[in-house]
Parts: sequence; structure tokens; C-alpha cells
Amino acid sequence: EYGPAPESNKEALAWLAQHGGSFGHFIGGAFTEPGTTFDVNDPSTGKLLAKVRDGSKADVDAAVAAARAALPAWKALAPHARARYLYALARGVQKHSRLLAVLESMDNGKSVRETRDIDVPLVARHFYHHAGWAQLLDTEFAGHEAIGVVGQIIPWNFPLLMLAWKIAPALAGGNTVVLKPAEFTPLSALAFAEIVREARLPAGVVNIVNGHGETGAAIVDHPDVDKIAFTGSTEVGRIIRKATAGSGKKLSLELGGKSPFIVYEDADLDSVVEGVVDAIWFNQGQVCCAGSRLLVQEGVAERLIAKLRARMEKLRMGSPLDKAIDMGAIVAPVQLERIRGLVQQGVDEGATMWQPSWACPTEGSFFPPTLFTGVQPSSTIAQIEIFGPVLVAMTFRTPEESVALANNTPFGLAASVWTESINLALDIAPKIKAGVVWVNSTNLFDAAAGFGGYRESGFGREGGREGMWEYVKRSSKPARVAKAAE
Ligand code: TXE
Repeated sequence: EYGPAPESNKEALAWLAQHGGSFGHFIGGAFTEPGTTFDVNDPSTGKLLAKVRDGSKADVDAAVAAARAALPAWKALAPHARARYLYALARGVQKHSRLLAVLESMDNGKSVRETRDIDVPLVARHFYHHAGWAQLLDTEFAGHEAIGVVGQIIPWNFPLLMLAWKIAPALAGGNTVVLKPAEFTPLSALAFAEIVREARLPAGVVNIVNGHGETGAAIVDHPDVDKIAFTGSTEVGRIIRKATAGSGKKLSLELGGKSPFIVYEDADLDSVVEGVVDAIWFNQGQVCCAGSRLLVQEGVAERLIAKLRARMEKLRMGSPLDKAIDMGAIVAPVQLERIRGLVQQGVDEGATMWQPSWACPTEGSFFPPTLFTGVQPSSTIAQIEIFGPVLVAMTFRTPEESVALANNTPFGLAASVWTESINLALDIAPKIKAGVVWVNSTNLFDAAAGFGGYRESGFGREGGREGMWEYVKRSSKPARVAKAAE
């Protein structure tokens, strides 16, 4: 009642109205006509936000042709000139940060506090960081050049941030891009297209094609695309891996996870509780590296679960534009149904489910924070990525047992280790099969640090030096590049 006023969506509504509520693709520096569209809804109300063009194979052809045409000049630009464009994109994101944050929140259902304080600032940081890499290309990557036309397919959980993770290193490396946003959340990518225009990027360097899986598949199969970068489900990752096998296309995949959040008995339990909130209820648990498996050492399990339940009672859920809430909506009804189905399966398998006593909003796609105890390590809810606000808790006795339990899924994206003993943390961290291990913290990202998975969580890294290697190849003219490096 006494919290801050809800964020005004006036500017975002005006922006949607300015486009007549319907959008085409962004190809060759211009927006196409909307043509045949699909609906984009606000998941917190179920109401229509906009209509967006559904990309056909011909649309993908046009976007790839525009990217191909723009490639030679973009690739030939001096690195510092490409850096100038990346700085301009970063500044554009900052200039329009309020519109982007509110639009993202309306489109995805995540709290505006998160989009304003986390998503959008990380997007700007990503472009600034990669402007730096563009300038270092001749020295740090001597003997390498752009891969070419890059097809990028992104998910809906961090729409603008995933766009930045894909586009910034591609442009820094001298590649041109055809990007497809997820069908649930295309709006921030379209607002970004306007920033691309404002930054005066040469036409065709960045192309955005909207659509569903078929549009994504048309990008993957296109013979004139040199690399595919995908973030999404493990199932689609497998399809893309097969589709690109033997094609000569370079590929990077960032897929699902079932990341362990490991608590040892000497951990500071109050910090642990706040860590868990961040690990599994941030973005309603729709986070690839969400700490979705709570592994607790037996001696403190009861105390931790009691503290956690008390904290869950205090979480606030509501309109994503309400700055006082902790949790917003699930991205779409189909994802809500998927979460419901998996939770039911957990109950059917005999685990104990607990939810706080407060009621969820009845309109829109909301699901309460949920805690399972008495979970068997081999059960469905302990093995499958639920991608919702559902935490499954298991106990262990010894550090050895915690490592075995942590590694007991097909995934390997992230892990979080909680202990006051630095020796224990340093002993455990390298034994866990995960691309990133956080100690006494969770969900920390930085543009300078490579992020990515092991095993079924995918391969390739995004961010930092490792991420840049995904967007350059050994040059066909090593002598010239090597000379420039001197
Ligand atoms: O993912 P999809 P969905 C997981 C999560 C979630 C589940 C289903 O567990 O519950 O996947 O989500 C495009 N060729 N993650 O169905 O389908 C699609 O249009 C090329 C984890 O939404 O993988 C979208 O742009 N592209 C994940 C993108 O792929 C295809 C984030 C992702 O959608 C395609 C998202 C095809 N055949 C879901 N089919 C993470 N790692 O963060 C679909 N797409």
C-alpha cells in the first residue's frame, strides 16, 4: 500500500500507438509492412499489446540477402570505426532505457524493477564492452577475421539481453546479423531496431525477422548463413545441431539447465535465503541458470526450510509495472500450463509440495513460488528443467555426496556454493560440472566473463574473450592482419 507508485506505461503505449499497433520486420535498414501477423500479449493481463509480422521463408531470404550485401563494407571498416557504432548503440540503449524497461516488462511479464536495474543496464554494458573488443581485434585476434553472415535465434526470458549477447560480439567481430526474437517477446527487439537506425548503422548490418519456430528453422537451413547462434530449449538445440551437421556452419548453443544451489552446514543461512530468492524467484524462475535444485547438508536442512517458508510468505506478486513486487507473470499461458503439469507430476511422484498462503492474481499467467521437499534425486522434478518458480530441495550428508548429487543431471550450466569455509568452496567448485560456479552468490553476470554450458546445456561461450572467439575465424589474409597488429 505504501510502496512506490507503479511505473507509468504511457510512453510505451504511445510508442506502440505510433506504430499503429502492428510491426513488420527490420530488413536492410527499414521496417517492412506488417503483412500476416501474430498476436503479442501482455502475460499479466492476457490483453493484446501488438500484432507482429510472422516471418516467411521469403522474408528470411530477404534478410539474409541484406546481411550478405552489407558484409564486405562492414568487415572492411577499421576496427575503431566499428567500435564507434557499438558505442552509439550503447548510448542509444541508455537514452531509451525507460521505454525499453517498461516495454520489456509489459511484453515478458517480469518486474520493471528487474528490467530497469538489471536487464537494460546489462544490455548497455554489453555494447560498451564489445566496443572495446572491436578496437582490440587487430591486436588480440591478429590473423582472424569475421565469420560472415550470422543467424541468431533467441528466447523470451531475457529478450533484450539475449539480443545484446548475440548482436554485440557479432558486430564487434565484423559480422552482419539476422536475428529472430522469440514469438512471445519481439517488442524490445523492434525498439532496438529503431536505435540501430538512430545510431546510423549501415543498412543491412542488423536485420530482425519475427516469427515462430518455422522462421527460426528457415534461418538455420539457409545456405548463405555462415554461423548459427542459438539460445533456447535443449530439444530445439538438438534439432539445430542435426540440421547444421555437415553444413560447414559454425554453431554455438546455450540450452537448458537444472543448476544446483548447494548449502553446507556452516553457511550463513540468512544470506542463503536471500540467495535462494534470487536464484529461483528472479524472473519467476525462467532463467537458464536458475538455482532450481536446493541441495542442503542434513544438519541445517530443517532450519533452512523453515526460514525459506517464512520468506516465501513475504514475497509479493502482482503487476509487473508495480515497483514494489518481487514476482511478476509467467511469459505465456502455454508455459504456465507446462509448469502446472510438472508440479502435478512432482505431487504424483510423492514429493511434498508447499506454497505460501497468499493468493496469486487471478487474471493473467501467474504461478506462486513453490517448494518441494522429500524429493527423490531421480524423479522428474529433480531432473527436468521446469523453467518456473519451482524449487526442489534434497539433502546430503558429506561434501562428496553433495558433488555426486550436484552432477546427477544431464545438464551443466551453473552452480552456486554456500559456505563460510573458503577451503571447502575452493575444493568443491572445480568438481562441479558447470560453466560457472558462484560462491556465496548467484546469478551474477558480466560482459567480461564467458558464460555457457557443459553437456546438454550446450557449447560455446558468450561474453569476454571466449565469447569473441565465437565470432571470428582464421583469416584468409593472415599476412595483412598480422602486419596491422605490429
Ligand atoms: O523454447 P524454444 P520454448 C526451455 C525451458 C522452456 C522450454 C520451452 O525449459 O520451458 O525450453 O520453451 C525458436 N528451429 N527454455 O518452447 O522453442 C523459437 O521461436 C529454429 C530454456 O519457448 O527452444 C524461439 O525464438 N528455431 C531457454 C527460440 O527458438 C526454433 C530459454 C526458443 O524457443 C525452432 C527458452 C526450430 N525448429 C526456453 N523451434 C534457456 N536456455 O534460457 C523454436 N525455435
